Amino acid sequence: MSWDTLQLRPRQTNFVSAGAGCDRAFPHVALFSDGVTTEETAPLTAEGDHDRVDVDVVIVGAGFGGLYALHRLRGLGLAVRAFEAGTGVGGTWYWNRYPGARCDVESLEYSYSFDEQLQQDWDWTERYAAQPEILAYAEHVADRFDLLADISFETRVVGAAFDDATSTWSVETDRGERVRCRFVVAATGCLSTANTPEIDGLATFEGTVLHTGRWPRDGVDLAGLRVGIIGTGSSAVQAIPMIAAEAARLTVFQRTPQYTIPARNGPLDPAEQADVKARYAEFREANERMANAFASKFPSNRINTSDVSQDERDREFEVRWERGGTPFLGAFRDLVFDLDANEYAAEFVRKKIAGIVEDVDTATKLTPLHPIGCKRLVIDTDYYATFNRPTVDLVDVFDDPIIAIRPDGLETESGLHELDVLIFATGFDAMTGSLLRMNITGRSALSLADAWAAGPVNYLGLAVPGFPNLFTVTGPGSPSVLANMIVAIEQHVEWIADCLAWLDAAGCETIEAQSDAATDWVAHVNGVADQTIYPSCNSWYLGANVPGKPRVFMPLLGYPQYKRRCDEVAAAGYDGFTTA
Ligand code: NA7
Repeated sequence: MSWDTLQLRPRQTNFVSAGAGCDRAFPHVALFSDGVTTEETAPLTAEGDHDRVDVDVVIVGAGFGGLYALHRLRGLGLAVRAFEAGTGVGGTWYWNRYPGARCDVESLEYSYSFDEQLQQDWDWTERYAAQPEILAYAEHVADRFDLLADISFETRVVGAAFDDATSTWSVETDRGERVRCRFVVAATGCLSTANTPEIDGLATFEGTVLHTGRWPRDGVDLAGLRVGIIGTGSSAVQAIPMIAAEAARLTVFQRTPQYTIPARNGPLDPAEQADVKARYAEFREANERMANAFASKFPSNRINTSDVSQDERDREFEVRWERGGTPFLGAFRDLVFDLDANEYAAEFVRKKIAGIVEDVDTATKLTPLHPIGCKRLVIDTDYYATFNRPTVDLVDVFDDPIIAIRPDGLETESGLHELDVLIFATGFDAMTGSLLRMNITGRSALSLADAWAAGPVNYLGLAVPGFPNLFTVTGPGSPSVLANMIVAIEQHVEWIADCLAWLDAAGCETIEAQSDAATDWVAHVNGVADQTIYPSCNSWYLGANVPGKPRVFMPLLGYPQYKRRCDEVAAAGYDGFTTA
């Protein structure tokens, strides 16, 4: 098995498509340049006793997905309004301000491609951009394309209800506003709803409690303090070396050890940046052909681990370890498909840990045993070496479980760890959390929470049966977090924009995913994952980090195949959707 042989199963179902069109007209809203909203009174059809809509589209979220959706859909002449809970744009990069927060995709790739001048004008300073630089980029994009006027900040969407009679959505905010629209685009992000485990006594803690995913805007001074951090995922791995350098004492509460590959971050070579800019379109295309839509400059090897000797395997792992970054997992084509092959890469990293961490007991605790890459592979700067600092302690809460939080610290079975600050680096209710907490109801008042009680059911990761005219940007069932997120976002937004243009041209009011298409799609997403090592451990890809969450593999592996399928669906008049 390899990326080349990952196949999408052909759909078994019939579909109903608008084909020649639905022959309806719908009231359009146009925004004049002075910001006054008005309605073009397009004629209503005989059966259409439609309420007027306030805008054509409501977008939820002003991260990279929401910003591009706003720009693109406004470009179609649609009236669009976006709501954002934060005080500014940036989504993930707005909220995750913890020390060391940085992207794990290189900055020349983790950026929009839709505007040539934008990608020429913006200069990145580091190989992997840090949070402040990415946030500044998002703010620049918002200014550059004049997006701010159509975004309501500090406004959370708390309800969205589809009205069968009028085929419109009513979107409700926490400010008490209701907006009626034709379409809702949920650009709510995959990692937006912070996961804070319920631990007895949290409310009694007299120190400061923080979550990496909700870090205070003005930063936190940790100098001289005793800090505890729960979790060793990507956020913690980035934050721990930074916090250790600042705090008087740092105690890391680890449940599962982490494989991490050196990022080898540093200043971006101006010659490399100039070279990429000289051929940006070609560079983007090469990345889009990669399974994860990034890192074409470090392509995966096409040989299997069994094709070479142990020495040759280790040489290749060493080259990739030195080069840094997640392309380490591309050392051999079978690493993510075959557990025995995967073990070679895992063992290589385990030996590195043993070589870096001086205290044998600490090194043993830090050594992961699950397949490498099964939980998201992390990249770091000095993570393992940080445990050589005399001021850093490691508590393995698998063997020494957390009992409770006390006013002065965190108690595990072995005793109390006194703390001034407790940081939750415990991740997110990933992929579905933000969608489910919005109180979305579709046809016949069906709630999304009920529709997804056994796990997310949707088609292409874009649309949910029973919820017409609702689109999810990088929703579960799409490559999303297993791809370069910005590539995935652009692909989704462009697909949605083309779809709305098609509906308009065809005179259709609604588009809705068919149930059988969605059922097939979920089986397909899980079928693809089952061909890999991904389901073999507990990860947030499976919802395993949130107690009670259904165990369903949510992201789809294989960006190029996925994009092709989306294009085919559209070319076939939205195969698997019902339009009316
Ligand atoms: P992750 O990757 O979900 O990591 C969360 C960490 O918190 C992980 O080590 C968990 O251990 C740990 N955790 C979660 N709940 C608990 C409890 N109850 N007790 C102890 N430890 C716990 O989140 P991140 O924010 O680090 O990264 C998310 C993504 O953001 C990342 O992959 C990048 O894409 C960016 P576990 O492994 O579940 O045993």
